[in-house]
Amino acid sequence: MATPLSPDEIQRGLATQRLGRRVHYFGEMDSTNVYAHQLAEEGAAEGEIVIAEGQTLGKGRLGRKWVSPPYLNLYLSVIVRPKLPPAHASQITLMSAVALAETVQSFIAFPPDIKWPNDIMVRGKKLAGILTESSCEGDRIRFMVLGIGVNLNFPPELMPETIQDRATSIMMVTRRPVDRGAFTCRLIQNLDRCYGDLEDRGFSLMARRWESFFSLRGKRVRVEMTDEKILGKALGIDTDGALLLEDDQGAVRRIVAGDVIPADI
Ligand code: BT5
Repeated sequence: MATPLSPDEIQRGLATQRLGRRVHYFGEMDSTNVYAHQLAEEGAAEGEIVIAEGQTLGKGRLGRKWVSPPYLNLYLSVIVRPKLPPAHASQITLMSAVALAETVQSFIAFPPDIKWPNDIMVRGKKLAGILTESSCEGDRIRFMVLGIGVNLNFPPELMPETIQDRATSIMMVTRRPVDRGAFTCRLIQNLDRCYGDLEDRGFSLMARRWESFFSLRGKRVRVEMTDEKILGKALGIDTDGALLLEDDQGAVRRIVAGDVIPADI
C-alpha cells in the first residue's frame, strides 16, 4: 500500500498566516466537503482543513462525482470565512484555482491550463478540480468550503473508463511518483499566500494571474450553455469571475455558466 499522509508532518511543514492551524485527517470518508460544511456549521474557525485518503462519495459540481480512490491522490477541503459580499464569492474560487495552478506548475515544471471556470488541465486532460460551496446570510458570507481534488499518483490503469482518456495525474506527466505530503503542504501554503494577496491587493491583480493560466484567452471559442451556443473571442474574466466573450457582432457578453471549448473542436 502507498504511504499514508501524516497530518502532523503536514502541520509542522506549514508557515501560514491563516490556513491549516488545524488539520482533520481521515482514512476514508464520504466527502471532505460534506464534513467540512458540517464542521463550519458547528463553528469551526477559518483555516481548518479536512483531508481524507479516499472518498466514497466525492462530489463534483452540479451533482457530478469525483473519482477518489484511497492513498493515491489528494482530497482536501478548507474552511474560509472571507469578509466579502456573496456576489464576490467566486473571487475565492478563482483565487484557489491560481494557488492550485501555481502549485501544480512547481511540480511539473511548466504551467498547466485553467479551463474556465476552474478545472486544472495538463495537455488537454483534467488533473484537478475545485468545488466551492458557500453558506450566506443576508449580505454576508458566513463561510465557504474550498474543496480541491488533485490526481497525484493516480495510474491510468486504475482510472475508471469514464475518465481514463480525459484525466491525468502528476505522476503520469512527470513519470515519477510525487511526495503527497510535500504537495499538500505547498498547496496549503500557496492558498494561504493567495488568500492574503486577494485581501491586500484586490481582485484585479488576482484576475490577471488567473488569466495568465487561461490558454484560451484571445482565442476563438465556442461556449455551450444549456439553452444556447455562442461563438466568439474569449477576452478574460470580469470582477465577479464571469467569462467575457466578444461575440461575432462585436458585443461583449458575460457568461456565468457553461462549457468553453476551442472553436475548431
Ligand atoms: C470538479 O467538478 O472538478 C470538482 C471536483 C472537486 C473534488 C474535491 S475532492 C475534495 C472535495 N470533497 C468533495 O467531495 N469534492 C471536493 P466537475 O467540474 O463537475 O467535474 C466532475 C467531472 O470530472 C466528472 O463528471 C468526471 O467527468 C471528471 N472526473 C471525476 N473524477 C475525476 C478525477 N479523479 N480526475 C479527473 N477527472 C475526474
